Amino acid sequence: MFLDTLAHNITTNPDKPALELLADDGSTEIITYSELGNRTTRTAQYLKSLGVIEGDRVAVQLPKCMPFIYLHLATVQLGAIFLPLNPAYPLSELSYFVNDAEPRVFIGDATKPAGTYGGLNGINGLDHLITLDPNTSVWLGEVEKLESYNPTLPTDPDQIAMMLYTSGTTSRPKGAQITHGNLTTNIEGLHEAWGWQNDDVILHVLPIFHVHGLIVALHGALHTGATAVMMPKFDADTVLDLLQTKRFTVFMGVPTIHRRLYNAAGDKTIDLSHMRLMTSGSDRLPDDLFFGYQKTFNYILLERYGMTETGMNLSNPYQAERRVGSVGMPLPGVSARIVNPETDEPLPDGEVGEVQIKGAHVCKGYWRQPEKTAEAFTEDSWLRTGDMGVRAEDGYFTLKGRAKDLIITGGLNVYPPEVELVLMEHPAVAACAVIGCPDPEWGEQITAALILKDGQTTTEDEIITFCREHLASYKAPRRVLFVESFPQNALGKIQKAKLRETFC
Ligand code: MLC
Repeated sequence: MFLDTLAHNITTNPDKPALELLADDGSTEIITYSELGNRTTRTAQYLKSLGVIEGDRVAVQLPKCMPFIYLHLATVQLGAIFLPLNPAYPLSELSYFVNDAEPRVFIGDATKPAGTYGGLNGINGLDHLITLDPNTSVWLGEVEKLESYNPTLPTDPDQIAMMLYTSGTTSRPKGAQITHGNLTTNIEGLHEAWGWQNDDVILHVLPIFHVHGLIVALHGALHTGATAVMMPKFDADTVLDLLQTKRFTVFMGVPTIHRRLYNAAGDKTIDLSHMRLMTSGSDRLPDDLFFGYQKTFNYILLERYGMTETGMNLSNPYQAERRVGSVGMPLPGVSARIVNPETDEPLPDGEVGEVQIKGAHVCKGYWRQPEKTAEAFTEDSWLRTGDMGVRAEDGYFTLKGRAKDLIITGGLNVYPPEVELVLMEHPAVAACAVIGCPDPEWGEQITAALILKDGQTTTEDEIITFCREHLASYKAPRRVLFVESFPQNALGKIQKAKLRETFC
């Protein structure tokens, strides 16, 4: 399994850099595979000393830093369940996740304002509420060179390793339970499809609390015995400079990141053809960016398709045609089909329907929500993705929109109902509808249309500030419109497509 391969890499390549952190102050911290093994072991001992046992949840809200990675690997090594949380979540969102997941330990960021986590005290099952300075690893003490690395690792592929929350169109956020087997299948499929090599060096700019940054990019490198150079905050000019040094072979981004690189290049052409693999995912790659990138950087981006519940599903070929607008074909071990979403009946090539996915990489359903799990899967275990798509005769899939009400902004998913629920809490709001309007940089920008209660007034700024107090800032509307009524269908349901036509 993934952890066994990592253990193998630690013992066979102890002195090779596994991680390099490019700190904001310009300094670099290098951790070899041996040191990674040692620190993971010590962190596991620390978690054990806190009483963490198999199956316990360990919640971590830290920025992109080395301790985050040690905590992640140590938790899964112990057979406990790692629950990474976006550093942008305010207390109101954190409380939900902690109440739902009931972690034994919560580790937060000591550099956040005092009192940030006070509201989590006393939540059921939470034995330890700890804050850490992301720049120190106090529990490690003095770390010597690792003499041997032979931890007891989980052996059951069905055991849950991680929980990642996804929001729902009609429901509260659900914890997708990702097993050791899921992680292993995913990373082995990507390894085969993308030709990961142990002399690869990835410039890692993504956040690490999601499938993309944590599993595809970081696990991808560690599984291969490659080196991951971690940049905590993406900056287009710095990344363009670094990529031109020719040290790096792999780079992964979301379209917003690629758009910023492209814009940063301006009129210059910059040759990135030495890059072995540059991928784009988490949102559709616009055609103009695909072609612009090719012209400016002499590189054809490889677009792939995944989701939290599954990790990666489809990918353009590494060595054959990378087709504009397409997300490619099923990865090794993945089955994909297009069906009529009403009947789950497969459709012929060329017809648009829902994309459904099956394979050992698909998560074990949702944490303590059996009814949501049942809804998400067909009787014969196909996952309903909620994405619409079409398969060409030669096997390439193309996405054609979403069956579900979802906005993707900067590669992050935002479900309008969670924003609408917050808007409805505002005393002046009588009714609301949240839509995504196309945006060249962010993919979509969140727009809220509001009907106010009689006699009430408010402003766009006040509404945005109100949302930011209750939601992570990327979920807050960027634009607020005040309307008299909404277009509705015969059943009284707001027609969001019409709203988008009118206001976007
Ligand atoms: C930040 N902001 C956003 C945002 N991120 N607004 C909309 N959408 C987003 N995603 C806002 C902040 O609130 C802030 O506003 C301002 O933009 C600057 O914030 P920032 O944090 O400094 O942003 P920046 O560093 O510029 O980051 C932008 C980014 C980042 C694109 C680099 O969002 C990013 O790394 N996205 C990647 C997301 C990702 O990894 N997704 C994978 C999901 S897994 P203000 O007003 O407060 O200043 C998945 C499965 C799969 O989907 O297939 O991969």
